[in-house]
Amino acid sequence: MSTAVREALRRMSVPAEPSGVVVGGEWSRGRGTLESVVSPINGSLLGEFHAATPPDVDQATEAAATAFLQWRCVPAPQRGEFVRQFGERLRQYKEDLATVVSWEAGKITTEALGEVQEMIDICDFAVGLSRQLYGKTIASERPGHRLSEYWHPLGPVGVISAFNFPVAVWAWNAAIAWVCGDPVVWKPSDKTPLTALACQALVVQTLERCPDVPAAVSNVVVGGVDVGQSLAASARLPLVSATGSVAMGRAVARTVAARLGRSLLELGGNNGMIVTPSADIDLAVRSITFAAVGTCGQRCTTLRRLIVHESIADALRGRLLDVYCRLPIGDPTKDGTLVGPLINEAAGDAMQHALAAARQHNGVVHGGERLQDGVPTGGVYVRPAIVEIAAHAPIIQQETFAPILYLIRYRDLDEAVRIHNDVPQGLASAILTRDVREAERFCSPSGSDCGIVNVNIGTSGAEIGGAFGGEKQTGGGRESGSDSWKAYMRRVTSTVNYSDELPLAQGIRFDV
Ligand code: UN1
Repeated sequence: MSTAVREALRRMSVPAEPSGVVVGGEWSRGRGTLESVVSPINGSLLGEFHAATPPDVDQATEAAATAFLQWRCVPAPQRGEFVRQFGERLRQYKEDLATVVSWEAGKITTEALGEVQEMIDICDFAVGLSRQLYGKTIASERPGHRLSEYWHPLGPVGVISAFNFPVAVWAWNAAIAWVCGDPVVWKPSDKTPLTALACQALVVQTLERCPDVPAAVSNVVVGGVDVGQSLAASARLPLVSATGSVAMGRAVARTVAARLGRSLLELGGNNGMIVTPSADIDLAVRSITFAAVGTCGQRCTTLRRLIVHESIADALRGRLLDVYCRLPIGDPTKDGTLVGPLINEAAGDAMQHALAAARQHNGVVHGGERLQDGVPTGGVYVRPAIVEIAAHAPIIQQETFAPILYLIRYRDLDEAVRIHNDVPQGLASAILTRDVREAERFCSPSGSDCGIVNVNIGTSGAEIGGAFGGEKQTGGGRESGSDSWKAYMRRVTSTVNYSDELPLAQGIRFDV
């Protein structure tokens, strides 16, 4: 194991013994098999965990359901104080947690730190929110009646998260769920369990400072598909929030829907950007590169389709290729590296399959090769690819979780918007233009059909203050800021009659 990871985990008080189930402050082995955690940086063994099984999930959800009975009655600002304290722990251990994120997910240091910062930001947001869970007063049509709506805690929330944002996406859910009065049962990706255990260790530290908080407000079950399915099936979890592939989301949604639960889905993206003739080309090169190769193309918001006006396509391609061939690729923990490894061999294979499919449809592939020199052995390092391709090539309909940027040319904006929207996914989108009419058109109802619509910035790197999520196969869920909190609460509509009469709505007479 990397000494850096071992030391970071020790400082955060993660027990050295492998566990896979943590219920509040109780660390235990899962009843499943012993699994290894391998670093994408160099294939080194980072740790082990005993996978959770469906009975472990049952135990965790039961504890969460019991904690809920107490937590729902704690005033929201006091729940916010717990989140504030957790945010303090994150500040204190920001570097340590980022180290584990880097080693486990392969992120470059600045992005790993950014991910922990995103957790701190959502905690701050949630603390403020804990005093702003506003309801409404509605004009009643009946004299002597008061009509209002208010929000109550919903119940324990299941969170299923992916390897690529191993901690931030959980924090978006957990911080908001907690102030809303909901305990959380978290199934992290089985590729990144150590970051989850580290987060739980910081929660346990926070619990020690908050003796009135029921420990099972936070629980972790590490495991595979069966663990995710048990969460989805658990009637104790009125809400399951899942981030990951479309296939995973479909399976979760089906199971949750069968018991008429609520699911909040944040699934695949196939994000596009339109670059118009008036775009600032220097800004374009920087924003495209960060969006397309950041996190080695493994963000759900990664830029995958670049739709460029034919008059500037050659010039922009030239500028991008120039940057792409100089990209510092390699050990993500080293200063100056901008592109770290893919998560595993399967991701490397998926990238090569996509490039082969692109070639079959006359795509012209620049880069994309596996690198062996100047990179750590034991990891999957690739040169990000730019693929010039026609808009109708089938491969561009798919999200391949790797740094492949399809470059498609367009003639007029209508065509560009059509190409842009002609994919099954609908997460993030962008237009680069200095023409306000083009920008507004893209943001209008006849423009981008995505949940995130940007002008003169890339598709990735959203702030936590907005609601995050997308349409179509992306699943329709919204997490993080704005009024996403409403998914974590139940709405009560309440009519109070303070008169001596009993007038009926709609003017109905019913005299007895
Ligand atoms: C994800 O990839 O699942 O907007 C989340 C972004 C990040 C979150 C990405 N703030 O790229």
